Amino acid sequence: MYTLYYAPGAASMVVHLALLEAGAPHELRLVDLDAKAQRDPAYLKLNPRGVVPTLMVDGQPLFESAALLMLLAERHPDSPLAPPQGTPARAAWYSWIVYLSNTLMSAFRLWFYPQDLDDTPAVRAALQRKIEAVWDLLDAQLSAQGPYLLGERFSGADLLLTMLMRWSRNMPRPATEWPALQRLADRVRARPSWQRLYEIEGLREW
Ligand SMILES: N[C@@H](CCC(=O)N[C@@H](CS)C(=O)NCC(=O)O)C(=O)O
Repeated sequence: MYTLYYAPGAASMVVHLALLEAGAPHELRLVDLDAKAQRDPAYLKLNPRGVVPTLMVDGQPLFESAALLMLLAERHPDSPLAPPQGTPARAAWYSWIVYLSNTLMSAFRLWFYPQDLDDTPAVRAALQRKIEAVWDLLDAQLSAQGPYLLGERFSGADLLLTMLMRWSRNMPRPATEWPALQRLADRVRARPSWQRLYEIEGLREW
């Protein structure tokens, strides 16, 4: 039994989706970010950075959504989360997950938490350019070798990408303006795991 500390639509979303895709028994603990519950001393003991997600695995608190996705794929090898260990597709899968986490996730963190940097129009424009350059690259990849990041095969990397696309929905150019990305999102959003998560987390907006 896993325990996921989450907030609706936050970085915990990909971990929640992975648990649903794997059919893994889990319980959810809501962390109310508006009420600053992530700064609560009891929560900080689990996650000293004061962010979601945290996933309890065999009594151990673990963090970083991309790492949790990789861990769940390892622990649930029969799930659709990742191709089999030792295959070329699995090697590509690691690359995509770390790329998404390193580039998009870190840029989005600064986009949503401008207090971490100087919040000037120039900084904001630079972040927007950085995020849009990633959409360019991913759209070209999916157009040439899609429809998923691993070609014909869906994987947890597509869950991570679609969550990150969702975060761009209120940006000047949302990711869905890139056609191959839009097609990928349509496929992922049609999955039962995505629809179930929306019900459980009470999400409405794309
Ligand atoms: N790289 C981290 C990002 C975690 C993160 O920044 N979570 C945000 C929500 S998406 C959070 O908890 N923010 C609350 C805060 O910083 O106070 C991950 O993927 O787990």
